[in-house]
Amino acid sequence: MISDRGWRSVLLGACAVLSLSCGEGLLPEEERAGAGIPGNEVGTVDEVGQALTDELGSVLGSPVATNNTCAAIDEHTPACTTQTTAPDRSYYWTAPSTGMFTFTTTGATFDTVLLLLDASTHASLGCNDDASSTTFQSSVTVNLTAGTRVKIVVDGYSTRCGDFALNISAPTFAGCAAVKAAIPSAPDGEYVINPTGARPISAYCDMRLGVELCTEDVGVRRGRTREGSNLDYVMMSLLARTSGLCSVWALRGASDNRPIDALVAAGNPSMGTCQALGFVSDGTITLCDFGSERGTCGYNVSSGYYRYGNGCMGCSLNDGYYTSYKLQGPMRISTVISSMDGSTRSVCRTR
Ligand SMILES: [Ca+2]
Ligand SMILES: [Ca+2]
Repeated sequence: MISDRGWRSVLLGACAVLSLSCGEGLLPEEERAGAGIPGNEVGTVDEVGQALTDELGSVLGSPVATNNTCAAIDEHTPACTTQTTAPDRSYYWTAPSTGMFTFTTTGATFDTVLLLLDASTHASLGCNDDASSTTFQSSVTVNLTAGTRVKIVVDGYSTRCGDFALNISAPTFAGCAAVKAAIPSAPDGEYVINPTGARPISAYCDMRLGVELCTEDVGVRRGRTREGSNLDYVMMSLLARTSGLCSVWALRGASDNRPIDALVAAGNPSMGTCQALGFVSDGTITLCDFGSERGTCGYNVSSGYYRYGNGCMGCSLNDGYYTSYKLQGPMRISTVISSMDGSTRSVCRTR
């Protein structure tokens, strides 16, 4: 059996000799390398080899693997193409971080189909026949959580088989708006962005708005509450990439620059603070959510910046646990759960 390195040499050598079959230019399908070669010989050594799906770890690169599908068995039938009985080869790979990943067969010498499965459930995560109208090679981009194990299947159109390269990259975008523009169905989550073009950073994106709610760089972030009040808010935030925890402070309404008292006015006492802001779940802020009942207590518009909670420690006023809204003290003196100066912060989860 030829190793991946050996196949790479073969592939590169073939490219050097048969430049047309390895470039981006297209050949008629019937003239493509490997076209029409049946690869379903059951019970061969290659089938045994194929059953032991190659392990790629968490490597990124172009390529991460090279091989040939012609001697493999037809183990998978991708749903994104029709009537394929082409042989296929599979690889296991684990997402090294949370974010977008692109898998391609750029460099393959035949008409490929790429299928991405959840390694545990075998649910399809993505499938592609032709990456564009100008290539028969395939590309799948998905958003994965760190540690997610996937099975990558390199298959062929119809009965096509041949040499292929499997490439895995982590594309970066300028920001969440660019992610949303490129992939309109992209869900809320952590993405790698590169707003300066110089240093990729992790960001938690609110994909309803296409904005960063939290990044590895401290900054002013703007969002819109989701619990029903649809209020524009402003905050400062900072994302800890390794833990997926976003610290939040100086949270206030965008219209009046005050604590989002309008949330209280909207009368939705069941609101969970972090989820209402667009985050996945509460971190430590659950000790200080927006209370458990309606009432007249809370923000005092005549006396400045106040926050609310029903179980806050270290507050200058009404310290302790409560079952109703309690005035916690002016934000400006930094003794509430989220101070204006960031000396006290709330924490929301981004995964
Ligand atoms: Ca197949
Ligand atoms: Ca194709």
